[in-house]
Amino acid sequence: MAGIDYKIPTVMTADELMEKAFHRASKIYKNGTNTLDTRKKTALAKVTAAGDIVVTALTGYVDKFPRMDKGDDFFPELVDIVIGIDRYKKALGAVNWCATKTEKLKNDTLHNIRRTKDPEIIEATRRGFYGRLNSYVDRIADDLEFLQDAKNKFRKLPAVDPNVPTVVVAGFPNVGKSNLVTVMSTAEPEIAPYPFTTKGIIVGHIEDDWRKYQIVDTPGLLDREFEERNDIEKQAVLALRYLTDVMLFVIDPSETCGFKLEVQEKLLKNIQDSFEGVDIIVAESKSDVLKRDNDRISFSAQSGDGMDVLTDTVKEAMREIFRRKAVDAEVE
Ligand SMILES: Nc1nc2c(ncn2[C@@H]2O[C@H](COP(=O)(O)OP(=O)(O)OP(=O)(O)O)[C@@H](O)[C@H]2O)c(=O)[nH]1
Ligand SMILES: [Mg+2]
Repeated sequence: MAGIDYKIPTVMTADELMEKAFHRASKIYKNGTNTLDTRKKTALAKVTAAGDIVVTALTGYVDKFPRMDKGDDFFPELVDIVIGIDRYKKALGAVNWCATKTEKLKNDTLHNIRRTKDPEIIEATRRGFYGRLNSYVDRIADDLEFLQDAKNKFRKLPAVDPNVPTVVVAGFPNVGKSNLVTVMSTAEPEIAPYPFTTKGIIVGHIEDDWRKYQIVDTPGLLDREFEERNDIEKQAVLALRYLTDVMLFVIDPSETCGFKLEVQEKLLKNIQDSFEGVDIIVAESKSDVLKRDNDRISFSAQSGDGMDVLTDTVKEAMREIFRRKAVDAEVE
């Protein structure tokens, strides 16, 4: 599965970073031609090492953390809910600031040490550098912690590929969604973490000649009315909205799921309203138990009844999406 595999480094805390820099510097000793030269060379090497360790670590973070801008799309929406894009950008900005300041401080300090012939001033300049370096890094302590936390959150974002045309399956609990996703998928569906459900979301793939689609089961996400949700859940549903090219809404007319047909129809209506503009295929499950005579596709993932028609209908709707995405890609 083409998931997100950001190669994000572990972020040191401010204390760890300073410890590393000072520890490395403390081990350095350079031999000079005389006492003054020895002191000078040693001080220059210490300042260079400590400064470089900080700059290298910080610029590494700035380079390796993904660029994120707010936007009407699945990942930005999700990252904004889970991490907070404004705060994230501020943290990267602060880290960049610290790297720049440190580099300049290092160069100024080296310059000052080179200029002097007074061993006292060499020592004082080096100590002054350590102090200011420490205070710069200290000022971004919160930002470093925030980034380490963000790194952990990035890793837990769902491994669904927003560029692959996607069918999202919705409906009340127990209507047979997971069973359907398993039967329709060409391989065993994988469970991808999703920050808003303990079960994660289940992602399968449908192969259609050379085309490939994702089919996503959404336990606990699209089984309640939009208004019943808290704000975070509402945003989570909105993020899902960006991922959804076609929705497959499953109704269990046998009511063996434990929910009356009436409330299932009401949820369908609600989903139709909140997913306006999305092609919604409504299908009735468990036809081995109860098969109604209406316009909807009736199927049983258990007996296989109606699965051909349902699969063909889904593929046809997805091909249309595929064509549209291909045209969009050409226009861009
Ligand atoms: N008779 C019959 N039972 C089915 C069929 N599909 C699923 N079930 C049963 O319905 C129950 C729920 O099936 P799931 O596929 O887990 O339903 P779900 O919609 O994914 O449920 P949640 O993940 O809890 O939302 C299970 O006991 C299944 O055995 C079917 O085609 N026929
Ligand atoms: Mg399920």
